[in-house]
Amino acid sequence: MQRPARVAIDLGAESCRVSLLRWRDGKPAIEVVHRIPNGPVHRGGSLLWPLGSILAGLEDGLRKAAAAAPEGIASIAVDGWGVDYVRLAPDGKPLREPFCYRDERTVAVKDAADRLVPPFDLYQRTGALPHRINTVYQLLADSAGHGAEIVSRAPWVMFPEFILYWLSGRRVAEYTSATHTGLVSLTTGGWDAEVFRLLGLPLEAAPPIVHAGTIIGPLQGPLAQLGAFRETQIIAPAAHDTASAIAGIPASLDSAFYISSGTWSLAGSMIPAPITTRAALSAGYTNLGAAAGGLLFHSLINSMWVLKQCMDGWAAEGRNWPIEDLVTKAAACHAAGVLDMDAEALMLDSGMPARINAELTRRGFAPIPDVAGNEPLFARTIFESLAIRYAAAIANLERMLGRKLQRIQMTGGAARNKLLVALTEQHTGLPVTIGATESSTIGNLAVQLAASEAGGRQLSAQAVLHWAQRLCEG
Ligand code: LRH
Repeated sequence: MQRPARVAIDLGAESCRVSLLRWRDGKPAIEVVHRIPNGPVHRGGSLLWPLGSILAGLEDGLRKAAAAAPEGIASIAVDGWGVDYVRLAPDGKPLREPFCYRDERTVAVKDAADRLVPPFDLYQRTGALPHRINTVYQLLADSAGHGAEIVSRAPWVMFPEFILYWLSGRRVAEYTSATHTGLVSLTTGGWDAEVFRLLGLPLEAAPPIVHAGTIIGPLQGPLAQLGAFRETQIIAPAAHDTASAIAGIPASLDSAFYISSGTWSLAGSMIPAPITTRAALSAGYTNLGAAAGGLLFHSLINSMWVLKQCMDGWAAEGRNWPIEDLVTKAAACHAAGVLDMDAEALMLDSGMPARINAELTRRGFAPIPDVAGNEPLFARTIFESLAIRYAAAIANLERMLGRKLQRIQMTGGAARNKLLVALTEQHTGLPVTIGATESSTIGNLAVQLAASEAGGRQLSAQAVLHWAQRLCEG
């Protein structure tokens, strides 16, 4: 009998993808059936996500998946970028378009929160690096904005879980995604009620936490009428895309340094128990939930965002560069200097070449004239700076772990970038193994398969690894 198909939705800051897993002669085949371009939009002075167009695109994608899988789709799961959330109105509809974590409203709010509770205390309680993008600071910003009283009490749901809610009618927070809020206790794995109290956040507005692999319930709504979706269950995968990407690596990560590279690079290792020392905090290491036990201990490094912002700006002036050409030409350039990839200015949007030049100047390098022909020089400078930043992240990590790492496992879009891979090997002195570009999709599907087998029992790390290997071999 043919195995049923499954759908993985992966929400990315640059594109959202609907992928279909089907089985042919016992072999898996994964196809991206629909891709929805994405990116934060400026509206009314805020930086928001275009929720309406994402939902419309997902519906199109799900219809395409149903048409392509007459054998029936057993389950759908959704993972996506961390920290952002949707507030719900009393009728269960979104209260407004969700904010993008890059919106600057959290800058002042974080300073105020730091005066209320020292960041090191929060770090020790939750393990989450107190980064201004974290959900906790965004929720606090809601309490300071327009209509604050109503908004700050409104129930919220993390972005990927909002899609799960849209499909199933059930509001949950999946554990890996919940840990990135900065509000989950390291000791209990549940919401840290004391942190909510100290910061004046209503605990009642938070959804119940479930683990990766939880079967949430049947698909509901008009899509459930389609033949292929008659018996479809909605599953919570590791809803944080990075946790899914790491779950999608078809190898053991012992002695490995992972780099999950896209808009951000998440660079670190899997650890069995949290590390929340002052050294870990100052090295910028966070402890986040992994799909099936253990913790993702990594640094959040600003990555392809910087290049993508440059490319968008150049394209608007008619200087269009396919990424492949930029990488090829960049291989023949010398970097203009080394950027501090953690600089706040490089996290913001628009005007990126000017921001890069201001950073270069600040660090004593000559700026790069932003004229046609110099685009590869910008790219080279970004790649070189990134590889140097990875090397620093590894050195810090080895110091904290008290042991050497043997290899680097790279996944995500940037793993296709041969120049970045070569520069990473050069600056770190470690060999790089390349994983799947769409590793989050593999991890999402591996959790669905392991969860369906487990039949409600706790997800096992071995089962997830087994499925990731099978999906990658296919
Ligand atoms: C990558 C990612 C990362 C988060 C950031 C907000 O997509 O989920 O792990 O830290 O987005």
